[in-house]
Amino acid sequence: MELQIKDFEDYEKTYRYSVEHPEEFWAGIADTFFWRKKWTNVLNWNFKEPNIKWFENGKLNITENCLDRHIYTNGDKPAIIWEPNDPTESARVLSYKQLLEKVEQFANVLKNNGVRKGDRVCIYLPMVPELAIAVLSCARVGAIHSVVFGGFSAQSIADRINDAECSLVITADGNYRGTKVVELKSIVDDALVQCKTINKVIVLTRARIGVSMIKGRDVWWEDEIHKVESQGNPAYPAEEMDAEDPLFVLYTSGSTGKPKGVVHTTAGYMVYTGYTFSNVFQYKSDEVFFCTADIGWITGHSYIVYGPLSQGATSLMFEGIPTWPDAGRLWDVVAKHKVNILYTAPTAIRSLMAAGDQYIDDKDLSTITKLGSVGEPINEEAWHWYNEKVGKGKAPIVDTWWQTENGGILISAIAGITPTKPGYAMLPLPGVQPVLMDENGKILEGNGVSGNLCIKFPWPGMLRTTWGDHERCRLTYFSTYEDMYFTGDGCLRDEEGYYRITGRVDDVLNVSGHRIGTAELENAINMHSDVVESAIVGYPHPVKGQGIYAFVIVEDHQKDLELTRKDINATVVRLIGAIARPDKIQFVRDLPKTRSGKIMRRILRKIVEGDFANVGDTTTLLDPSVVEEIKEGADKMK
Ligand code: 6R9
Repeated sequence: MELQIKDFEDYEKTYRYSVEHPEEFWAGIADTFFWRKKWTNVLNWNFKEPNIKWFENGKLNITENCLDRHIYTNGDKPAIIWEPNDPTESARVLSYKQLLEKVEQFANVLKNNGVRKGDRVCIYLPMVPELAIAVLSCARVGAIHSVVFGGFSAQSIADRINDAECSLVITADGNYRGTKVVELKSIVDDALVQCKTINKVIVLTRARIGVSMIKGRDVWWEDEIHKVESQGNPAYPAEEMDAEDPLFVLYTSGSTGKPKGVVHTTAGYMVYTGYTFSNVFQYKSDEVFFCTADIGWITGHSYIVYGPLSQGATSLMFEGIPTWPDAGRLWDVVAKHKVNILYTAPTAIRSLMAAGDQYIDDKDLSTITKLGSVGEPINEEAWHWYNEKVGKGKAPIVDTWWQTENGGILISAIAGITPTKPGYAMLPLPGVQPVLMDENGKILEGNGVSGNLCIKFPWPGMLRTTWGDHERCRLTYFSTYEDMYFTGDGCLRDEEGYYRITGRVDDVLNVSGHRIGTAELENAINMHSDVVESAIVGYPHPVKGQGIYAFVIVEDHQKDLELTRKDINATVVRLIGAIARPDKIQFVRDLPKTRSGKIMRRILRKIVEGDFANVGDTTTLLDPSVVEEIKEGADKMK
């Protein structure tokens, strides 16, 4: 089967075939990959338990698909182009051949440091090629990687390490971000005080800052590579994995409790990311693909590492930030590396748009032919700016909707093949069966309807479980509606049948494209000794999409509240990370609660949106007068 869809008619035909004959459809896609042994059964599933198995008894290693198989045909093609934080530092290019060599080398390092198939390895690295190498090396030896975004705190790392019982951490001395250096190793040291399962730490030199190396536990990446070199650089044949062996765990926030470890397995994830990458972006063989996400998030896993590499593409990795040394940096990177496909987030587009057109107008963006958006709804203004200023009106924009749990893109236009419309994710990819549900759990048929977005049939890239707690997986995703995967998103299907994602319908915020669980954030704020209780809601933010608004009850109102505000921020940064720092903190005497003690977030949401008129009925509240007080306070916060 051909992977890429040719035209709209082909899309319709393929879509129909994928619904009527899903197993044949997916077997055809899977056939384009390299298997040590083919599957005996394409799909075995139920959404009750849930129990989802794709390509049962198939044997493979994803790195043979991402690396080895390209060596014979295209070994010298750039696999990874790396652009450093500092524009005066040289870029690096790794061909497929070189990348494979490095992965085999580091796989040997992992083996020498006791890593075995099935072990969990935590990766906390900057956006340097070694991050991709570390990820792929884990996959090569069959270890399960758990990448933690470099912006997370020591506490967050410790929670993730302990949950997955990781045995080894890979980190770096420091991480450059614009003019700042983040001391990654020191953060890891703080985390490890709480972790009993870690017996080795491999430290890459990046920022050349002083670090404390603990004897017997900490080793340098470079020293370990030298050891492998002195052993004569032995090859590292890929470990044979079962189709359903876990490939990685990635933690993501939900509406309750601590982040969940979303588990993706080998074959399904590989097939799905390769298929979606190739199709959505209509990747052609010499194109340079630039996804601006961090590999610490699912977008980076799927569309910097696995998707592009399984398709033999050239993937550009950028260490820095789009606004340093100035707001023209992203465009400089595009021009310098002749990027053809740019895949970024609305929050980045909005911040570059706000910086002013003088940063983009004189840049050479002539190589761009396709654009992508991901992570949050894109507003029309940003869409048009992206279209006109970046794509010069000639590059189709694919607004790709999907989630950590999905592995890859589910609803999106296919570049140049299916229609686009500002703010719309448009149509499901072949193989994806979305449905909209009303509040009574009934399927909304036809067009011109909105409801809660569910998927009624499995796709290979979907999560299989949440690490160590299958029941939590069932409860979170498969119990709201019978026999459905529930996304947590609201969605409109317009008169023409096009999908528009309207945002989360649960207590999850989307701040600069990052998922923040309100419960998790409230728990962090409540840890502060002066705080009695707190409630978090999102509010419309011009750049971040949503900003974080915290209502906080403190013990002593006579205290210096400015200081308390700073202390609360510091507490959040310490417990979660800077991405969860509240934009606004309003101190309140009480929160609007029902008689049973439930916080009425709906009321708080209306207040922070400034929509005082639609606060609704407050008579059922325990103390209706708090609403007036909060409104007054909110007015002063503006
Ligand atoms: C890939 C990723 C998932 C949540 C998702 C939704 C929002 C993602 C979107 C979008 C509107 C898009 N989201 N893409 N909303 N349009 N194109 O971002 O995964 O970090 O797990 O976030 O992001 O609300 O539920 P993740």
